[in-house]
Amino acid sequence: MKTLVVVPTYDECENVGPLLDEIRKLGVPDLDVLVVDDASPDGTAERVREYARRNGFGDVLLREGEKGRGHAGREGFLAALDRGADRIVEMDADFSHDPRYIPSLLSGLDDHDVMLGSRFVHGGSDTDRALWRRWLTTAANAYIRLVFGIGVRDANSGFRSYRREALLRLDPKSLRSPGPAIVQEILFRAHRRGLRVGEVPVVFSDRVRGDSKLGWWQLWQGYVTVLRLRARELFGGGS
Ligand SMILES: Nc1nc2c(ncn2[C@@H]2O[C@H](COP(=O)(O)OP(=O)(O)OP(=O)(O)O)[C@@H](O)[C@H]2O)c(=O)[nH]1
Ligand SMILES: [Mg+2]
Repeated sequence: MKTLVVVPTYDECENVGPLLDEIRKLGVPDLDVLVVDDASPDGTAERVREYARRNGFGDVLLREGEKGRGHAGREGFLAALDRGADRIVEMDADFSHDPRYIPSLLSGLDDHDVMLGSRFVHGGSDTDRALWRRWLTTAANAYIRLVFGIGVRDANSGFRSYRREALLRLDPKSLRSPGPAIVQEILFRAHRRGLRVGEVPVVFSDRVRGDSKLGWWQLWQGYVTVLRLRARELFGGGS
């Protein structure tokens, strides 16, 4: 069974090498990593190519055109389907998503279509983070659950796994979010299309190397996207 881990990156040259190392050392059979890079000026893509040359592990998809976490996620999903992946994992490059949870995200797919790495189920946490970030995440979660009418504990988690058939049903090509709100857009679709969504506990840590790309504008866009998706459902346009 072929597994592909999709990692969108922008200026993560300090993180990608160690990340590829840790994922490789998990020893999951027939697993590879696809880094989806938006031509990062810090040379992230070149770092991945070098790593792949030396270790025969990892690959990079270099994007051109409009940058964005959402655009990169969508292209990564399409590439994963194109490459025949049976299971797809998506995760950040900054070690907030610890690779050691990949095996449990994958085994959860035995009886689910989509698995979320969750900070808010028993055994998960985000206590390493600044208080204001934790508060923001809690508020965003409450808002998303209310507007979408869903019960998942960690609606904002971008650490996820998908069965191939589930990803096909999510129809990544038609996802619209240019930025990080793609995470909510997918969850909304997964719920409305009746996919079985499960959660496994993860401990989330703040990034140590490199800078966050998440600004107030993206956060705001996330809130607007959630409302827009629900409004489109209520007043026409589908999910
Ligand atoms: N390809 C691509 N990747 C991006 C872009 N913006 C962010 N990323 C990647 O998406 C992942 C999440 O971005 P972060 O900047 O860590 O944002 P975040 O995790 O939501 O916010 P923090 O908690 O502050 O780190 C990282 O792997 C980034 O490198 C982008 O425009 N294009
Ligand atoms: Mg991050």
